[in-house]
Amino acid sequence: AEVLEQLAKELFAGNAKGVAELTNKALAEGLKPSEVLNDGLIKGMGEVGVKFKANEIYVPEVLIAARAMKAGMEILKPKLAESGVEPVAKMIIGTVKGDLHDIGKNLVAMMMEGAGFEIIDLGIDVPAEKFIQAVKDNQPQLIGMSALLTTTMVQIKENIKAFQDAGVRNNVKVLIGGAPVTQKFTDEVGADGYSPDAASAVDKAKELLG
Ligand code: B1M
Repeated sequence: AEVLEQLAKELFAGNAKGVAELTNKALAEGLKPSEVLNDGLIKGMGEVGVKFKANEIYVPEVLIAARAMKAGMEILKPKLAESGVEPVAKMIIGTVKGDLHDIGKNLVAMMMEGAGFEIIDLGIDVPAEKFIQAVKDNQPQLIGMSALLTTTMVQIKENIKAFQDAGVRNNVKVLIGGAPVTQKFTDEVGADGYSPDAASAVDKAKELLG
């Protein structure tokens, strides 16, 4: 539908007001909430991911698009709940203990939400016990951990050990990232996957969930 094409465009452009208006318009035209989500909001966010990966747009544009996504999601969320659309999967995400950087983590969370995942964001400076409690409370398919400091990335290893000791490691896939994180580190600490940026975090998460 034309209104959805426009919606995807406005989302890509980061026009929160336009996105809210077009989301309402699409629903008023009788389109299903799941169509508005998939062919409007998620489509626009997908385009943001492609352009961000190709270095054609940068962090500020992504954050602005994510804000526009939120404006649309606020309208859609209650409708989606009514019509019983299941999220792709549930993911817990947080920045590890001792680390206060959250811009990258927030971007990842937003892109994941944009791709239809339900995100439970535990924030920054998250100790292992808090991740473990959140897994027990929410039964997610994925745990995402972000670390930006060489001094806090070791925390990822400790957390994975703690997940094992708490008996929750086998039920979840562990996705990690942050500037100092590499594939080599990922293999060493026994995480399931790593991604260098927010857009490929979505691809990696989908790959891990098969
Ligand atoms: Co800090 N800081 N910082 N800092 N900071 C860095 C990381 C640093 C590289 C700067 C430098 O010295 N050149 C350096 C780390 C050195 C090191 O350990 N190797 C550093 C330092 C040293 C510090 C302090 C120790 C400084 C001090 O106080 N002496 C201190 C530590 C505080 C703490 O955490 N305990 C500190 C503090 C801060 C601020 C609070 C001032 C601020 C953070 C504000 C905030 O986040 N709300 C800050 C900032 C902004 C930075 C830089 C400038 C930018 C980080 C950023 O947001 N990048 C950074 C230097 C730099 O990177 N140029 C620096 C943009 C963001 C989109 O990228 O976070 O890499 P990034 O996320 C990417 C990917 O990594 C990936 O996707 C994201 C999007 O593409 N990704 C994931 C991230 N998490 C992922 C998770 C995934 C998958 C992918 O799966 C779950």
